[in-house]
Amino acid sequence: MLRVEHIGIAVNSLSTSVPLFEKLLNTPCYKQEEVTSEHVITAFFQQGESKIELLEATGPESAIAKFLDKKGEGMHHIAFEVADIYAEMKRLQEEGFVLLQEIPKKGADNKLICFLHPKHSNGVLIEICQDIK
Ligand code: CMX
Repeated sequence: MLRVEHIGIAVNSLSTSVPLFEKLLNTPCYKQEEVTSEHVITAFFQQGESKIELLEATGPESAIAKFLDKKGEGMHHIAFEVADIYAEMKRLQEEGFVLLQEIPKKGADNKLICFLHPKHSNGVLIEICQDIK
C-alpha cells in the first residue's frame, strides 16, 4: 500500500456538507462527480497527500443509502493507493481477506477500485485503488 488515497464519508446532503467541509478544511471542493454504477455523487477535497471524499446516495439501492439508514452519517471507508491493483487483490485474497469484486471496477476520480468486506477487517470497509493511466 502506497498511502491513504482518501477517506470516504457518507452524508445525507452534499449541498449541506460541501460548504461545511470547505469551512472545516479551509479548502474548496475541487470536484463533484456522479458515479452511476455506485449510485452516488462524490465531492472531493485535497488534504496534503490525501483526499476527503463526501458521498451522497442517488437512490435506495446505493450502498451509501443502506449505510445511512443503518448507521447515520459518518466515516464510510478508507482507500489505500496501490501500485498494481491486480497483484494486491491476489495478495489480499491469499491472506484471507474477502474481496467484493472479482475484477477491479471503475470508481470516481479516474481510478480502478476494489473493496474488501468489512467483516474481515475489524469492521472497517477498505478500498484499494489505482490511477487509470
Ligand atoms: N463500514 C463498516 N461496516 C459496514 C459498512 C461500512 N461502510 N457498510 C456496511 N457495513 C456492515 C453492516 O453494518 C453489516 O454489519 P452487521 O452484519 O454487523 O449488521 C455488514 O457490514 C454486512 O452488511 P450487509 O447488510 O450484509 O451488507 P450491505 O448490503 O450493508 O453491504 C457492503 C455491505 C460493505 C458489502 C456493501 O456496502 C459494499 O459492497 N460496499 C462496497 C461498495 C461501496 O461502498 N460503494 C459506495 C462508495 C463508492 C465510492 O467510493 O465511489
